[in-house]
Amino acid sequence: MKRGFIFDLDGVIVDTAKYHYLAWRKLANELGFEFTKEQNELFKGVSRKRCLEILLDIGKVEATQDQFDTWMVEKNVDYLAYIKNMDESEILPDVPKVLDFLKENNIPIALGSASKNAHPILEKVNLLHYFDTIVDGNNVTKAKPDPEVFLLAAKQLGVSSIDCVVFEDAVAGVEAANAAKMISIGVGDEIVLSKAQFNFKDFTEISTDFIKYLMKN
Ligand code: B16
Ligand code: MG
Repeated sequence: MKRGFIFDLDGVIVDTAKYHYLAWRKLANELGFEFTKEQNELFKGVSRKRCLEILLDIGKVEATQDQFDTWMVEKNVDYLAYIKNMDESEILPDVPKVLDFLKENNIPIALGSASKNAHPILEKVNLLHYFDTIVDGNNVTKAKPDPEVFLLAAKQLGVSSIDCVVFEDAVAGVEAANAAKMISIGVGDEIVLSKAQFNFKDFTEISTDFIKYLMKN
């Protein structure tokens, strides 16, 4: 049996949610309404297109297809400006500890993210070299909770889906991992992520003994 480990990006490896929030809030304000941090919770793990649909629902704004496409681009241009100066200091605590341990044990590692900006973000925070494959919003047609992103990651790692472990911070991501019949690890609020098989507040709570246990069981 060979295990594969799959990591979500936003909320697991780095906290890009705060930058997504700033860019969505700027667009909402331009369209004449407020967008709160609480509302931003609905956007975690959700594709850019779906986020804009939800945002327009919140603001009760009707859009033509042209406007919709323009706002998608505008949000991303602003988001890219916010993440421009990201560096290693933005890696969430103890993530490198787990990645190093997996590498030392020759365990294949994948990224499974909804973001179309995953590659440049991993480059900026200098973690790209850990990943044997990256599956992100550019490679899938169905968004989480559909398991496509994780099934494709398993395939590219050459590991059976039932032998994969997924770290996720979003409900839709945990559901996608469960639908793929993978071992789901919720990183964040255990009540919100109650469908995960294991729950941790963050990676400081995840010991190398637990990773070893996942590698063998
Ligand atoms: P982009 P993840 C997700 O990342 C974010 O959680 C979500 O808020 C965002 O809308 C989505 O990526 C798409 O991101 O606009 O960069 O393509 O958690 O799946 O790593
Ligand atoms: Mg996430």
